[in-house]
Amino acid sequence: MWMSLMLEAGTYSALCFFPEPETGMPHAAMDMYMVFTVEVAE
Ligand SMILES: [Cu+2]
Repeated sequence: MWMSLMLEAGTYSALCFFPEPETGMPHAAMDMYMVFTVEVAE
């Protein structure tokens, strides 16, 4: 999936809460997350 966002500079996290079909466990609990930084382009 792709999405466009307008974000202020800073540190964010992206998490997937889609449940794993076999266990119902959210993907974020299976390491499907990422911390990322947005910087202002100069
Ligand atoms: Cu996922």
